[in-house]
Order: sequence, then structure tokens, then C-alpha cells
Amino acid sequence: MFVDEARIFVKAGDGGNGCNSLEKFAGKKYGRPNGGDGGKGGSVIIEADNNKQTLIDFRYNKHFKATSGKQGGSNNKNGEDGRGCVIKVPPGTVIRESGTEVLLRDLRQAGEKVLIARGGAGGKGNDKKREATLGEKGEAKELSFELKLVADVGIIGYPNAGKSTLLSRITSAKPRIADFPFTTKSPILGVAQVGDFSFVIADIPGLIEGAHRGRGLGDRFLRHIERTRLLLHLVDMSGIEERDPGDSFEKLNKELGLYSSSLRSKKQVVAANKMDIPRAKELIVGFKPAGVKKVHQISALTGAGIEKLLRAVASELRTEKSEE
Ligand SMILES: Nc1nc2c(ncn2[C@@H]2O[C@H](COP(=O)(O)OP(=O)(O)OP(=O)(O)O)[C@@H](O)[C@H]2O)c(=O)[nH]1
Ligand SMILES: [Mg+2]
Repeated sequence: MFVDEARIFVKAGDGGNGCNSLEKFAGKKYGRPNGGDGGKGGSVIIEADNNKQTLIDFRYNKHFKATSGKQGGSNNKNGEDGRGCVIKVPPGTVIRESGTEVLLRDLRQAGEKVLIARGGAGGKGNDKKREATLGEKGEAKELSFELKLVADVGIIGYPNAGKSTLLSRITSAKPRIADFPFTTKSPILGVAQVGDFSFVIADIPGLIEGAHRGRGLGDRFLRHIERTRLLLHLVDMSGIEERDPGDSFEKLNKELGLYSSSLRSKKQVVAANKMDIPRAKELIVGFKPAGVKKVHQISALTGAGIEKLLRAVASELRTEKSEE
């Protein structure tokens, strides 16, 4: 199951209390203070890890606690520090404070980590203070996670347009392909290679008009292409679905705009798919979407035109990179 939202609770360890203790000497009325310090509480750390692909781990396991520091002892013995707790999340996890939704951190790359709840400092023993002090409380937080996959290119299109077929042809990913809409139920990533250049491409469930109102599988998967640098807009040119390709193209872009203006303004490479079907050759003549300089004619099934399409995508990504 693909889970891309989660809510968890974290609690850092409390600091151990300082110790009040007096070293007794024979014949002396007052002893020398020798209470040790309390140990520090462990902190909670969140780390992005490539072995994690979704937030499914957090469906049932929602509470994470670091251990508290031990109390100080007599003979100037300091308490042991608490152990930290490391939570692993997939790269692309956005961490917010639950409720306020204040952004705490966006962990994009594997290995990136953040200290999210600090352990409490240990109290001082009476060997340092007149009176031993209490340990501080460790921070406690409720967090919300949102996973936004990190891909360079996102494939968008109506259900059945051939998005998964294309992904399976250009990467080693093995998405389900079938002759009915909404075959793909969750995003899938693959790595495409063009010469020595490679990029990550995401296949997401098909979109339909009204997706922003929840029609079809809705627009909830669009978050996974929000961070792409380029969209590959795949249009079914076969006419099998009784859809006019030009009309579909416009409608899908409208849906993108209704979701977010930044998604709508993302650069698109447009490809007409299923060009192996004779009817597609007739329909392509009338397919002149406004503002689109080139429409790549491909067949994800036979592989025709794919090589050229990939080179165009790679070159767009390269120019964009050099502009950065
Ligand atoms: N003739 C022909 N059929 C194709 C081509 N590309 C895909 N198909 C067929 O179209 C159907 C849908 O393909 P998918 O790749 O599952 O489509 P999708 O866009 O991923 O669909 P959803 O996951 O439902 O959004 C399958 O039966 C494919 O075999 C093509 O270039 N030519
Ligand atoms: Mg699919």
C-alpha cells in the first residue's frame, strides 16, 4: 500500500535529576557535598533513508520516545545519558508541526537528518550547586509527515493514455498495465537513461476532469509531481476513448491549474501516444494545442519515436540545469 501521509508523536528523554548527597567524615558535623549531575535526555532525530519508499511504517507505529537521563549519584557520580531515537523516513518527506502546520524540515536527500525533539539537560548535583537541581523535560511534539516524491519528470495524462506502458519501456520499473482506466493506483518511480545522462521519472494515476473535486482517483497524487522539473504530458491519440485529444489536453491542463498555479506553469513536453493505430494518424492532423511548439509522435507499445522523445526530455532537463 502506498501511504503518503502520517501523523506521529515524538518525545525526547528528560534530563536526570541532580543528586543531593553529603560525604560524611568522622567527627565532622557537616559533610562535603558530593552529589553528581543527572544525565542528558536522548533526542529524537529524523533521517531520510533510501530503503524507505512510503510512510506505511507510521500507520500503526506512531509513538517514538528517546530514553531519559539517569539520576546523579553520590560520590560525584554522574547519571548516564539517555539513548537517542532515530526515525527513518523516505527521502522527500516534509515534516510539519501538527496543528499549526508550520514547516519544520523538508528532507529531500538520503542521509539528511534533523534533530526534531531535543532531550532535556541533566540537573546539577550538589557538588556544583548548593542544592541539586532537577533535570529539564525533553521536548514533546506532534508531527505530520507528507511524502512528496523526488523525481525530475512527471508523466501526466488521462487514464489509459499509456503512461505506465511508457514508464515500463524507458525504465526497468514494472508498473501494471491494463486496458482499463485507473490501473495505476499509486505513483511509481523509474530511472531513465539517455546516453550518460539519467533522470528519475514518475508515473502517477490518471487524471480526469473534476479530479480537483475528487473525481476518479482525485488530485491527491499530484503532490508527487509538484517537485518535478518537467512534465511529460501524454495524450492518447487513438480516439478509442471517444475523447477529442485537443479537448483532453486542455482539460487536463485546467485541472493542473486548479490544483496549483506552479504546477500549471511547469514546463511540459507533449507526446501523442498510440501512433501505431491508424485513427491516430487522422486525429493528429487536427491536434494543434495552443502554445506548444512540438508534439512528439510516439508509440509506447512499439517503441516508435521514444528515443527522440527521451532525447528531447534530457535536453530540456540539461538546459534547465545550466540555467540554474
Ligand atoms: N496500440 C497501442 N496501445 C497502447 C499504447 N500505449 C499503451 N497502450 C495500451 O493502452 C492501455 C492502457 O495502458 P497503460 O499504460 O496502463 O495506461 P495508463 O495511462 O498508465 O493508465 P492508468 O494507469 O489507468 O492511468 C493498455 O492496454 C496498453 O497496452 C500504444 O502506444 N499503442
Ligand atoms: Mg498506469
